[in-house]
Amino acid sequence: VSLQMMKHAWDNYKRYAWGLNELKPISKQGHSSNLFGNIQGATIVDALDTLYIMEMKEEFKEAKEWVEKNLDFNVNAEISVFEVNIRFVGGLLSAYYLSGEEVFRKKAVELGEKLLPAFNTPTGIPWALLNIKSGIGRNWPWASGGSSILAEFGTLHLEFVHLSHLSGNPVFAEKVMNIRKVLNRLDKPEGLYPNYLNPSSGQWGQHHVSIGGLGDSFYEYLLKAWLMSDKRDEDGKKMYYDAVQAIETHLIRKSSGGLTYIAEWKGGLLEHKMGHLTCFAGGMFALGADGAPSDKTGHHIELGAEIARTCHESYDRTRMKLGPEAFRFDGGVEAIATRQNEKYYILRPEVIETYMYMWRLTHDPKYREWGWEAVEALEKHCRVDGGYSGIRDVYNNHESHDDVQQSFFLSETLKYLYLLFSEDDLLPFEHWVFNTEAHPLPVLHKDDVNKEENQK
Ligand code: DMJ
Repeated sequence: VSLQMMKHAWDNYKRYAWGLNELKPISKQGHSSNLFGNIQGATIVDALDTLYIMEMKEEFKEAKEWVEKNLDFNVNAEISVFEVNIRFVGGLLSAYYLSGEEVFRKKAVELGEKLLPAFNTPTGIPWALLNIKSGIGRNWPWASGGSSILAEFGTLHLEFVHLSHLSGNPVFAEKVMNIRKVLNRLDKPEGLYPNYLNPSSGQWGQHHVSIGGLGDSFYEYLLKAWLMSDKRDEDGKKMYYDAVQAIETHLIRKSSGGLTYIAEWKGGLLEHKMGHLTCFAGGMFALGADGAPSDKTGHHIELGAEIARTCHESYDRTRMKLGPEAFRFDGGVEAIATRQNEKYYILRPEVIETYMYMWRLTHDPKYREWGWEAVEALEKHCRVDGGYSGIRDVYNNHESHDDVQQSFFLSETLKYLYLLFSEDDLLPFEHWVFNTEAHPLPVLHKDDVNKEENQK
């Protein structure tokens, strides 16, 4: 089914928005988010590896030809360093590792070089926004005290290590190792990492902590950096398990109805709200269970299973059986959105992502059943003639479509669904880690790296 879904999403993108960033499936035209400046083709680059994995050979070939002829980074545009890294650099790296086609390697390195000026700050903590022509960076005007964002500068590590590996140029890895160093030197309130860090002073901004938006993939990349290094990156490992310990103590709570959730922490006070984005953490805890210190493996799997259950409840308690952007555990509700502006679903992957990890790591059939419920809901409410659209209110009887087919629907949501219903030997976890946009990157095995070093 996910293959049919991919075909529908892709064919319509091709028909109505080819070469543009995303598709508007209702108005049947292109959609450009300013996150990518005027770099074009986000859906193509994000979808490359999904097309490859699903063996959609014709489509992969067309996509590759577009990249060869049209993907252009010589534009005068301000881009989000994080978004361009996870979607474009990540997408190109995966396409290269899967297909072996040189064009993807070349483009990934070329784009990586364009991102380097973002690190020209007093601390080396990169800017959020960068003009890739002038090399001038700045931060989001809304970010506390001119800060950079934890989930943005903390989600470059996997891609930059691979850029150094593939280019032979150590500069990329040096930049992200320096981010680690800065973080390690800082005092952390209660062992937690605030979402805001000022790149000039090297001081934390507001003490807000989240495992959802603004924090999420920073934690994910600590664990995955360790896994991707064939478990040699001891520093990443320690930072990850220490952080999880602090998260358990200060953010994870159980509702009176017995649902485990991850709250947001604001200077010591808890906001009992969990974002759809936070639901990825179920998969993360399970993926990290194996290396957990002091016999905590079973506990981390259990934590993953509980988060998966809570997130499934957030879907099940809506009219459309699709989860809201954020749900609360206060004012008499559990796992339900109470504010109108938190009731939307924009084709996000995190809940299905967690089902996929839980399935692979436990083989409990309920995860496939829950994944199937999501497929049915997507087909019923999000599928339209012109592709797939997000929904404004998942509690409503009638769909009000937001008219955007997000590129991560093709790179993540459909890929994780496909993997959920595939055998475990398709992209096995011993050999691949997924970047935060679901782009698989190979584990850098000790023996291979040693061999390469010797050949140099
Ligand atoms: C994706 O771009 C990535 O998964 C990112 O980590 C968070 N937001 C979207 C999907 O929801």
